[in-house]
Amino acid sequence: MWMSDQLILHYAPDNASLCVRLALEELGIDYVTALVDRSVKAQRSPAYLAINPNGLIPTLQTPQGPIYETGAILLWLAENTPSALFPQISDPKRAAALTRLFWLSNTLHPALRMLFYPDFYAPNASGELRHQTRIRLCALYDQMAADHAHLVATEPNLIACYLAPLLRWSAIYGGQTDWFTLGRWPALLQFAETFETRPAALRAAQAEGLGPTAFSNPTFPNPPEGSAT
Ligand SMILES: N[C@@H](CCC(=O)N[C@@H](CS)C(=O)NCC(=O)O)C(=O)O
Repeated sequence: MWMSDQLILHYAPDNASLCVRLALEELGIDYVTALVDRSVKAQRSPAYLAINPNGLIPTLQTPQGPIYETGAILLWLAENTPSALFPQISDPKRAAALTRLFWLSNTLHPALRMLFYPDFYAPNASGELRHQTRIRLCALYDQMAADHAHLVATEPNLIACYLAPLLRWSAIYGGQTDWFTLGRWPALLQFAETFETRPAALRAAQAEGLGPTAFSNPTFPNPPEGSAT
């Protein structure tokens, strides 16, 4: 269906591009990757800014042009491939799925960005921002665990491709990580343990050096190329 040179994922290991790689692997479609070398801030290079003016990873180049914003890329992939990753427009499950996808991209993911990049948001109060953000994230994960009917890891699922990396990063990035113990949310732990056994997740973990328990009990990546930060 897709020629391999039609979809180019601009990625760095263990970055938000991981969500897109997981979806591409679930879809089983052809794509190629282009490393964005964070060690030299390649995400701020003129060539990269030309396709993503935010200077953020990921960007997916498509026959319709470059797409950025993880949620937008994921939805585009689900809608432009014959897949069951996300409910189609006529499916009664779509409303709830859209709510969850946008919650991940507009609420949970930006909260994590405040934990990972506090100086960007509060250069003079980064410690306080991190402290408050950890409290807020616990409440968000409480909410997500309570709504566990949507935590589907036993079949291809766009929400899972977005959520699993967010859980992973919560456990290892953003300074002190003892606030986050996945076992506090048994539904999330079970989700992560199931998700990381999926062939798509195993291939993505292999490609980015994420280790054997990449989502339920992650460690820092050891990628074959590039760097996570
Ligand atoms: N809203 C963006 C956020 C992407 C994002 O946070 N990317 C991070 C990596 S996980 C990044 O590019 N960081 C490099 C930087 O800030 O210079 C999206 O959903 O794509």
